[in-house]
Amino acid sequence: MLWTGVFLCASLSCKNTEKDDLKTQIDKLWREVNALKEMQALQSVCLRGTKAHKKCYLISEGTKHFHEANEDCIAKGGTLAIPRNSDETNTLRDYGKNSMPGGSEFWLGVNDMVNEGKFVDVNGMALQYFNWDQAQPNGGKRENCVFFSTQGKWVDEVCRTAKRYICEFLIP
Ligand SMILES: [Ca+2]
Repeated sequence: MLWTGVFLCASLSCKNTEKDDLKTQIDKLWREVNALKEMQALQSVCLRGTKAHKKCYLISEGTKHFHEANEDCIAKGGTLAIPRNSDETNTLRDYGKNSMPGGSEFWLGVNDMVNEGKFVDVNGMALQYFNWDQAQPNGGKRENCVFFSTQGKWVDEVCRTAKRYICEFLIP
């Protein structure tokens, strides 16, 4: 369609309507190119990380404070991982174990920074699923971020602790 438009514009006198039409087609093409780029980025994440139902997870190479970890995931087009059910918990736990055979703890996209004791996801939305470890959360106002233990359980922790983290990417 686009090249037909270019040809018409080049061979005939280019009227405004044809220009508008061409601009619409170019805009559409750009949107398609960007969508394709996003798809390729997602595919690369899924290949390097692991795929779950409608999500891909990618583990960090190093450790960061919660806020920096959160920003890094957003910059990559995702969010910190938020396991929404036991299947996702199992996938995350297995992926964590395979990636870090010695065991490791990972920041999740869960915190109670705004309202003490009211844990929400990184978008501030209420959670339907929790997987707290025994006697957790227990950090009160001092611990407002949540990590995922080697066993897949949730523990509240001081947000300025450096930890590995896992970003999640939704598959459209
Ligand atoms: Ca707290």
